[in-house]
Amino acid sequence: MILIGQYDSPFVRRVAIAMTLYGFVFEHRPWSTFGDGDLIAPFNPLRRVPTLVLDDGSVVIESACILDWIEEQKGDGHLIAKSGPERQKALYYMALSMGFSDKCVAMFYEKVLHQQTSDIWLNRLQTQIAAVLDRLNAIRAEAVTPWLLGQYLGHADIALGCAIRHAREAHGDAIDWKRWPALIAHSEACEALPVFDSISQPFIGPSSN
Ligand SMILES: N[C@@H](CCC(=O)N[C@@H](CS)C(=O)NCC(=O)O)C(=O)O
Repeated sequence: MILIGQYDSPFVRRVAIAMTLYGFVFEHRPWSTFGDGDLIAPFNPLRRVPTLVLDDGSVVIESACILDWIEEQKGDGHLIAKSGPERQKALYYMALSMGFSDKCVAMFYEKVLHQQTSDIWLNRLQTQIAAVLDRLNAIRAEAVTPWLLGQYLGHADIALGCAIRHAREAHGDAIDWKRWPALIAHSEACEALPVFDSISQPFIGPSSN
């Protein structure tokens, strides 16, 4: 099995962390979506990561679809509840976190790939980013358990941890993190874990990402 993509991507990183926690053995190809697009294209015409190539040669794309495949193979309910309200909550938190990452990626591309940026688009992205951080911060602050949904780290925690690290590195001071202390605390708790430490890569940007 081969996981394509660099670990400075929150989408690739959350998949690699989950696969590692479930004990999957996989090769990692840290190909850049821009610099190595021609290598990625035969596996994923969208030239996006994460792209997972299974042992039978079939391909799974989109981090949510890869997690779905992972859960189908090895899911035992410890990274996400198998059904019911706890599962719905986890999926909602994951979607908020990854939606936030989508907006952070869009804002980064807008700033570095366009000679003239669109104020309308950047303002919209900034509004979306601040609003989703408000929501995620409130959710995290309200959790009375060590992690979002209980005593143990789950997919929702991983998604949030990966999203925040990526945003902090990609946008630096452009996001005023003092407004969202529960998210900084969550990020620090995640990054202190050996699995987050071993599956990480400082953010470099589209030349490498
Ligand atoms: N919804 C996708 C988002 C993946 C994504 O945006 N990946 C970025 C790298 S962080 C990428 O491949 N960008 C290149 C492109 O979209 O052309 C997922 O969850 O897998």
